[in-house]
Amino acid sequence: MVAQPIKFYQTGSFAVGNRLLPPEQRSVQAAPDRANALTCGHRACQGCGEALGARYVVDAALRASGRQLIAVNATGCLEVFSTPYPETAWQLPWMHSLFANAPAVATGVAAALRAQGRTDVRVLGQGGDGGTVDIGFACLSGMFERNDDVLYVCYDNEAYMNTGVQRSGATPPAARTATTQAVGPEPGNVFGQGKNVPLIAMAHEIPYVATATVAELRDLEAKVEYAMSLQGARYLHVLVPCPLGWGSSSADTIRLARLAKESGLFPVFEAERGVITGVSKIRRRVPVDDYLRLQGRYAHLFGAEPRPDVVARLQGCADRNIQRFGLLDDEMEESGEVRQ
Ligand SMILES: Cc1ncc(C[n+]2csc(CCOP(=O)(O)OP(=O)(O)O)c2C)c(N)n1
Ligand code: SF4
Ligand SMILES: [Mg+2]
Repeated sequence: MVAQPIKFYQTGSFAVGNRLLPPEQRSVQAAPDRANALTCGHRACQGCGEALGARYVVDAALRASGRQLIAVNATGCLEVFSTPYPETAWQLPWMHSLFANAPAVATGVAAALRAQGRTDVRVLGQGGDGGTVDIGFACLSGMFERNDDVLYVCYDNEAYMNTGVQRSGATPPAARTATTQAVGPEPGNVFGQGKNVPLIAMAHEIPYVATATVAELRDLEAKVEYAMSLQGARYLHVLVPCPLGWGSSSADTIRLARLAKESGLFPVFEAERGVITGVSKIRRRVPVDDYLRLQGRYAHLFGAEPRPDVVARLQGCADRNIQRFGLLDDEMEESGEVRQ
């Protein structure tokens, strides 16, 4: 019989395709003994990318650490929807820090473990983009500088969702939030502000920095697994669409995460000690329109008074990422292929 290679789509889903793979290659979520660390009973919105991302990350980190893991969680949606007092949806030792200090609390946990000689127990810090790139940033930078043995994960939904969708330093240009209204000549969030924390993390030359999305489960799990094999400060920045804040359909969460990557707006890459070591190439390039039109936060760009000039500026941001991170393979670059 002629051998049939397993196609990507047969292994991309954890429901069916993983059964075609040898056990060691199956995703964590496909394993019957997965930890189910974020279990039923939480109150996240339907289609919440953050709940999905956290589930992938924490289960993968638990497996990689032999279930010897302590999580520290900044204030934000993930903390609020998972732990309405006196209940918890977490199936691991889990601590709620303040909004601003999750990296510092994680550092303290790691230091306490070190003092006790407990090298077997690992530490995971996690928070939203507001808690990470804005209010918790000083603590995060300190954690990087000291090279504390913590994997810190930022679940980036591009605004302060828990308190009603206010702009953060990770909110993209032109997006409407409660504090960046779609009014005036430059509606929504302004261009040229905010910050790119994966690049800032790289500048600290820590052992590992990576970005990922909830659209690529295997990539996300592999990055967590690799990060857990290293010691010192590690940073993972995961794009997690938020139907409530983005004004998108709950059914479009994975699609939006994929379009963010395939348009070039969200570059997916890995870096070690300040040097980029891997880039997830765009498989099928799409114009930014495909991504923007699915979201109410960009509706002002396509309404009664459309703003093609603003869309063109956003396309410029995507093009710059594509150039800067080398997101196209050579063939696609030569043909200039973009699906219209
Ligand atoms: C010092 C302080 N300021 C403000 C708040 C109120 N607060 C709680 S969660 C939150 C927003 C969280 O945003 P983000 O970190 O992006 O997480 P998300 O809810 O979007 O997942 C704010 C402003 C707080 N708890 N503590
Ligand atoms: S507001 Fe957004 S981040 Fe918060 S639970 Fe709902 S979908 Fe998730
Ligand atoms: Mg947020």
